[in-house]
Amino acid sequence: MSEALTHVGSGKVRELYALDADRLLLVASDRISTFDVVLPTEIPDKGRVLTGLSAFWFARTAEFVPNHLLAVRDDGRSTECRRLEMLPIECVVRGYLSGSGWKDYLTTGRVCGHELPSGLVESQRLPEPIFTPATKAVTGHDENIERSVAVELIGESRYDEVEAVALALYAFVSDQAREHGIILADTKLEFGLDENDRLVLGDEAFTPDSSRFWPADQYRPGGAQPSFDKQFVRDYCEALGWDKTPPGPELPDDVVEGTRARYVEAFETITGIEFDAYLADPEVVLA
Ligand code: Q0Z
Repeated sequence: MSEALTHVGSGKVRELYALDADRLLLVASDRISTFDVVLPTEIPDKGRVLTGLSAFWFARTAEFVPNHLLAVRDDGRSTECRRLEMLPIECVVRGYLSGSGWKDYLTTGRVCGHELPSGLVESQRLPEPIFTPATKAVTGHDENIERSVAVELIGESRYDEVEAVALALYAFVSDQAREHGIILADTKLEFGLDENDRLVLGDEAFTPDSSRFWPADQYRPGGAQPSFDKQFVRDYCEALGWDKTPPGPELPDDVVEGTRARYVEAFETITGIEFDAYLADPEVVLA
């Protein structure tokens, strides 16, 4: 049977629909982006891997903070969620110096107002994880902001709460990932408020699209690290000499298959659950 749902939002690789006044349906497609461009070729099951990982972590972190997850559908790529009033900041935690954190450090010696030791190299582990909020850009890139700017947006007590919760979540998940040979370099979390103004974790959490996962056995500080999931795609695009403006190139079968295998490997390594078991019954990640 088909149900006509109201489409309420599009991300680069996900879609959001209204189920009713209180519930949303979040659908993860198999689309992949690299260098900020969505490619014309899909990676089969990528959306299921991300949905399964996110649900796995929602189930295991509910003791730290409630989350929006209500149900994972049988298709493995759609989740029913509580509709929240989302906070207008991205909540990023960084345990390692990479991406925009590394860029800001090179320019200023600081990241979001956190004064860091001098002489750090790219991808180096930080003395301790830092909370580095960013604005939500509608188009273009999120912009890192200092505490004072984020406090103007959400208030001081809410800021202190999301910072503490985000750091606790990062500590819990990064410890577990490290035990499975994966470094969680950084992660982006999105929080909202429920009808009682209580803080709730929303969106996706601890997926390769919202986090940097690095294979620990290949970790070499002093430069950019290979990505657990997208490295074949990046290497292929670099070798082509594509100028990284749309449209992106189509991917050959071996790059698609290698990348799918990396996503499935990430799922199985992190969760300890066989991906086939997830396909047979997506609720296995909630146990
Ligand atoms: C998430 C996004 C996507 C486009 C809004 N539980 C929630 N309550 C209210 N709003 C959201 C959520 Cl998750 C919400 N986004 C991000 C996701 C497509 C935009 F799949 N926007």
